[in-house]
Amino acid sequence: MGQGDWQKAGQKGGIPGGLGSGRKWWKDAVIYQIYPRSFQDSNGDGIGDLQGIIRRLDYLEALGVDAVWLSPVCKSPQDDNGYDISDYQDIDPMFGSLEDMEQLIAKAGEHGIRIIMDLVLNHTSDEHPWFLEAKSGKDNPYHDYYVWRDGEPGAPPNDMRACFGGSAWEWVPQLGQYYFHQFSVRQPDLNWDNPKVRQEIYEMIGWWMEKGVGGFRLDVIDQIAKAPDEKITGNGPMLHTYIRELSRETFQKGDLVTVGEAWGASPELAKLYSCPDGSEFSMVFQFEHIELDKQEGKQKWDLAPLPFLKLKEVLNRWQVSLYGCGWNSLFWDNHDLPRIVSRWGDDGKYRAESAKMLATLLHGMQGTPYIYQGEELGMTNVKYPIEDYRDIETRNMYRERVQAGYREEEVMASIYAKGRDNARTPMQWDGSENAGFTNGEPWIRVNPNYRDINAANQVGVPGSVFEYYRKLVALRKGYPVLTDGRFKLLLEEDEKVFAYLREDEGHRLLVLCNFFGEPAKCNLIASWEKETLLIGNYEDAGAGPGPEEAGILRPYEARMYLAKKG
Ligand code: TEU
Ligand code: CA
Repeated sequence: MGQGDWQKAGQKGGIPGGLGSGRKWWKDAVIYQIYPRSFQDSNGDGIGDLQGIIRRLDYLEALGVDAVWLSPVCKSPQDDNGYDISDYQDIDPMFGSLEDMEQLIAKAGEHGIRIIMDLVLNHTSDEHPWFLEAKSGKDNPYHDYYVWRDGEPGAPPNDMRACFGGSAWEWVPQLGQYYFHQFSVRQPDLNWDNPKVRQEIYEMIGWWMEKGVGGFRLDVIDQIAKAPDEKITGNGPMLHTYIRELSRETFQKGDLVTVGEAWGASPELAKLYSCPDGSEFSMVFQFEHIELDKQEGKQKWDLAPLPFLKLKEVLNRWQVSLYGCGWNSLFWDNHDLPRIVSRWGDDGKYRAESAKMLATLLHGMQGTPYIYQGEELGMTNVKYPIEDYRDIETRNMYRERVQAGYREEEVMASIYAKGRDNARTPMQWDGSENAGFTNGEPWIRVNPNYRDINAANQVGVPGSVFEYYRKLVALRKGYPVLTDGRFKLLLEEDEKVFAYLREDEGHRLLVLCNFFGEPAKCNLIASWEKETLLIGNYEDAGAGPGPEEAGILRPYEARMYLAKKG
C-alpha cells in the first residue's frame, strides 16, 4: 500500500490490513520512539512539544523510520510525565493543542511516517473527571470505574505494594474506602470488570482512529485485569478476554500497528498477544532480555553484571518460539531504561563501536526494531546530584532506600546505572547552548557531553553512529531475509562473540558481534570472508584483514554478511 492509501485507510477507519488479510506493513517497519518532553522545544518554555517534533520530521525521514511512537501527550498533571492522563481526548497544553496533533499526523504522513499514540488504559490521573466523580460518593455512577475496598484507616485490605513505592491502597476518608493503584497514588487503577469502563475506552480509541493515527502502544496492558483480593496484578484471569474484546471493538476496524507492553509475558503468552490471526495485538513488547543485569528475585536497582550466555539464551528462545506464530519488538532502550551504550557497551573509548555493535545485534533479528530517541547518536547515561533528577520512580526509591539505611553512594550507583532519567535528558541536536533542544531553561539538565555527541556532528557524516543506524534501517527494507528469515543461534557457549544466522529460501545472513572490549577469535570468519559484507563497524572489515588479524573480531566489532544460496 502506498503512503496516501494508508492515510486514507486510517482516516476512514478502512479495512486493509484488518483481521485475516495478507502481509502486514509493520513487519518490515522500524519504529522510532519519541519522549516528547525531551525531544525538541519550540517555544522556549524548556519542554519539548508537538511543534518541535514537526520541525524535526526531516531528521526522522533521513533516518528512514516508518512510524513514531509518542510517549503520552494527552492532558495530564504530569505526576508520572503524562502516564497519568486526565483527558484522553485532549492534548496537554504543555505539548500544544489538538490542532497541533492533527497537523503532526498530517505532516508526518507527508514524510511517510505514521504516528503511534501511547494508550494508558490501566489507570488514569486522580484528576480525571471519572475519578473526581468516583470519589465524590459511593452511589456516584462513576464510582465503580475504579477499584475500591471498604476498610478502616491504617489497615489496608492487604499488603500489596505500588510500583513507585508505598502501599497499593490509598485511604479516602469521606468514603471510608481504599482505592487501588499499581503505580503512584495519583494513578488510580481503572476497573476493567466494569463494562461501562471498557465501552468508554473503545469510543475514545475510535475517536483517535478517525484522526488518522497509525497505531497504539498499550501501556502495561498485562496489568489491566487485576484481581487485588488474590494479589494478582499481571496476567489476571480475564486478561485475554478483555484484550480480544478491545481489539475487536477498535483496532481490527483499521490498518493499525498495536504494541502491547507486557513485563510479565513469556513466549507462550506472547503467542496470544501477537497471534497472527490479529485477535489481540500486532506485537508484544516484553523485557526478559533487558532485565538480566540485576540480582535474582530483586529489583532493578540491585545491580549485577550481565550474564552474557544467559542473554544469548533468552534472545534465542524468543526468536525461536515466536517464529511463524507471533511477533516481537526488538529494543535495547526506551524511556524507562538506561542508555544501552553505557549499560552493555562502552561509553568511553569504544562508544561509537559498541553503539554500532549493539545496533547490529538487535537489527539483525526477527521482529520490529525500535530506536529510542538519541540511541541513533550513541547518547549516554548521566551522573547528576540527586536534586537534578525529576523521575518519580527515582526520587521515591532514593527516599525509601536512604531511610532504610542504604549507603548514599550505593543508592546513587543504582540511579546512575538504572534511573529512568538517563533516557530522558534532552535530545542532543547540536553543540549550541542546551544542545539545540531549547532556548529556555530545560526541564531537566542536558547531558554535559552534548558538544561531542549530537546530531549535527553525525547526520551525513560517514562513519557516524547515526549513519550506521540509517544503513541498518535501509537494509531491513532491502533484504526480506531480515524480516522473514529463520533464526539460528551459533557459538552458543562462546563467552565473547554473539553469532547467529538468518535464513530463507534464497539467502543466508550471518551476524557476528564481539560483545566486549578485547579482541575475540571467531572461526566463522574464514568461511564467510568471501561473501558480501552488508555492514560492519570497522572501516576496513571485509577489505581482507592482515594475517595477524585473520579470524579475529576487534573490540566490539560487528559484521553482517549475506550469502546467496545454491
Ligand atoms: O511502564 C511499566 C512499568 O512497569 C514501569 O513502571 C517499570 O516498572 C519501571 O519503569 C521500571 O523502571 C509503563 C510506562 O512505560 C512507564 O513510563 C510508566 O511510568 C508506567 O507504565 C505507568 O504508566
Ligand atoms: Ca515547549
